[in-house]
Amino acid sequence: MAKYQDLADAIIAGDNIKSKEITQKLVDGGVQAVEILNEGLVPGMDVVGAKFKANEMYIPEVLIAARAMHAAMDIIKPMLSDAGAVMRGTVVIGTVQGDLHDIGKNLVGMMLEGGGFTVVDAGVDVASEKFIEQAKGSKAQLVGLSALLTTTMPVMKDVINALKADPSTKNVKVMVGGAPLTQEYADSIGAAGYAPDASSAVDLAKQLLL
Ligand code: B1M
Repeated sequence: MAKYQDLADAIIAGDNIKSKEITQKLVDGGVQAVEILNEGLVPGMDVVGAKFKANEMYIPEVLIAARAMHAAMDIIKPMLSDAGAVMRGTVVIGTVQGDLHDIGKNLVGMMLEGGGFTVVDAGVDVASEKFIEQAKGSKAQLVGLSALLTTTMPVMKDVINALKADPSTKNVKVMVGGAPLTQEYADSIGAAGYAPDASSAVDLAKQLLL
């Protein structure tokens, strides 16, 4: 639909004013936050990813696109959270040490909030000790690890091992995700689950905390 294409185009162009305006209009028109996310924002960022890969966009443009995405996300975030009235458990989520990518992690966090979870955002470049500290402090049942780089994927195993080695976090489940990951990789590092995208992450979290 044209309205979603306009939003995707604003993200691709890195126009944060336009992305905010269009998102606000869609919200005012009664469009659901999840629809705005899945039909406009994520497709826009997908194009940015493809262009970055093809050397048609460079890091500064990608960052400007990410800013436009965040501007729109600021508007829909409260709606995603409101959508989930029943709190299903606490999830600490973060991008592993050495990795600064946070767009996917933030989406997963927002969708989890929308799905009724209390989400503690540990941020990016998060060391194992911080994951443990945050899991203990929030009494989380689940830790979500995100990695976008093949060089930071192995860090996930260190976090899983560190959580298992600590008596107060040994029962905390770990789910993993990020573009380079696969179910096989998740199994090989002892993760409780893997989700390929933000929506599946919510289903997986529900399943893991049943
Ligand atoms: Co980076 N980067 N980047 N980057 N970047 C990639 C990942 C890359 C694939 C681009 C490429 O070369 N084709 C490549 C990695 C190659 C590899 O490892 N094999 C790469 C590289 C190399 C780098 C740098 C090293 C570049 C450099 O400096 N030379 C550098 C590393 C910095 C660091 O982290 N230490 C770098 C930097 C950056 C920017 C800062 C410019 C920016 C990040 C901005 C930010 O996040 N605030 C950036 C971006 C934006 C990208 C691309 C273009 C887009 C990533 C993104 O946001 N996608 C990316 C190319 C690509 O993916 N095609 C690329 C949109 C997002 C919605 O998707 O994050 O996959 P994604 O999340 C999805 C799923 O994966 C899943 O759900 C999300 C929503 O559906 N998911 C989970 C994610 N986490 C999950 C957790 C879960 C469950 C599901 O459970 C807990």
